[in-house]
Amino acid sequence: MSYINEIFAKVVERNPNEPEFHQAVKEFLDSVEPVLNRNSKYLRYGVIERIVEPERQIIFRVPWVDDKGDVQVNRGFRIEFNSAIGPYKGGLRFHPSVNASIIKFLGFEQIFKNSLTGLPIGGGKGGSDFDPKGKSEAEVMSFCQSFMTELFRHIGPDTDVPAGDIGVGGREIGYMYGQYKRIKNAYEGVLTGKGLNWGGSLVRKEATGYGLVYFVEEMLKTRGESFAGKTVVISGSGNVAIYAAEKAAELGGRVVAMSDSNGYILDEKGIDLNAMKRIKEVERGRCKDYLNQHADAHYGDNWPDIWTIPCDIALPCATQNEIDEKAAKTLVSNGCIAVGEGANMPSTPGAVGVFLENKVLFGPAKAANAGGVAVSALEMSQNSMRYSWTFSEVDQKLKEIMISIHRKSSEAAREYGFEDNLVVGANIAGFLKVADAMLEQGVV
Ligand code: NDP
Ligand code: 2IT
Repeated sequence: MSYINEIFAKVVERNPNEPEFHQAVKEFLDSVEPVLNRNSKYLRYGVIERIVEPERQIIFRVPWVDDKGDVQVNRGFRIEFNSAIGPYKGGLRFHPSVNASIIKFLGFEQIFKNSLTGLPIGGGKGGSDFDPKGKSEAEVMSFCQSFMTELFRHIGPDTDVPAGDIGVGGREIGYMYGQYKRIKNAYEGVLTGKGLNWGGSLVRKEATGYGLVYFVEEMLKTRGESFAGKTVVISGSGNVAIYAAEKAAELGGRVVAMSDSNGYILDEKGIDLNAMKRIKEVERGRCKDYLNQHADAHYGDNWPDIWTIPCDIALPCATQNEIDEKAAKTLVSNGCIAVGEGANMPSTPGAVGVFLENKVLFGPAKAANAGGVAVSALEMSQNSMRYSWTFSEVDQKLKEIMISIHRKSSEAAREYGFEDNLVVGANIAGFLKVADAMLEQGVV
């Protein structure tokens, strides 16, 4: 058995029943194999064995009382994966599907994504199987306060700095920050994605979606293309999807479809983003509510069908494994030329294979959606300076970071003989910085 296969077998044995984590590790191992063949030092010092094992895994009880007075118990997680290049950094996901496998896959990919940003942040992820849907404000606050009452002892501005992800936006970050500050009696940059009046950074809300579009723009440029006049399909209608849609439209794209876990909206005229923002950000409603204002739009109640809509550019911005091999083949046969992953691991390995074989420009998540965490790191810098940059200053830095991630990933792919394969390129470029830091810091 090859060395890579041996390590993978051990990961599977040690982390049974964790298919998402295995999937993320497998892709990474396959990508970095050429580096290991060229440089024996990474093998000699056990860098790969160490990097696939989280530095620390915290699983805790989150008890809270609902509006009826009944006790509810959820499970909380924080996986502190790697701190070689900076404090653990990564989001918190609140969704009923959350389990150790999902948090570990997210934390593992976060190591390399954060490295690609060029900023000093390690990798971590957390969350809970709490479902914010259908809960009252009081219930969400009560849950967030209980969650932070345990989490606070494990995090800190120089230790571990969580942020948002699915189900965690400005509201939840606010409730968690309030509780942290109360317990610690310290006003410090322990969370990112904070409100703009109390330590948040301009552009953080927009950053993942904007950054994704900046990245895809770089990919399109390599073929003399741009967003102008292109038909764009975006899955999801949350934080990432909305701001990807906003920037894609600003660059001349026509965003015709968006979705949620109940269904999708197709509006051939181009989605009315103000309406979608109001439904999602203000009313906390569903995609279907869009029909109340645009009765001529089409609503389909099987959301994966969104991938059957013909488009030039597809931006999956909902969740993991939302594009399978069949959906990828449909996208290709409908003429899709570029796919940018706003969500984490939205394409199955089969789907990635289809995109690469068919020379679709493919921006893998850890490169393409790194804009969110990059601006989170800029929020940390601003908190440390006790100073705020303007919107255009942060936006400019974000754009430069996305361009540089595209360049680094392309160069690494070329150097190792995988020209145009940004999956391999992003994994190698992200890995090398962390691996070298681990070597220099000794066996820890
Ligand atoms: P939000 O909670 O704001 O939005 C998530 C969207 O995706 C919603 O429309 C939601 O629909 C849909 N969705 C979530 N889970 C599923 C599912 N199982 N099936 C179908 N639809 C689903 O989250 P974000 O926009 O923040 O995150 C979206 C993706 O982007 C995630 O993969 C996340 O990890 C990734 N990401 C987020 C970053 C950020 O800064 N927020 C940074 C980098 C990546 P519904 O409302 O019906 O649940
Ligand atoms: O997946 C991600 O990169 C995020 N959810 C954002 C993490 C962060 O710390 O801003």
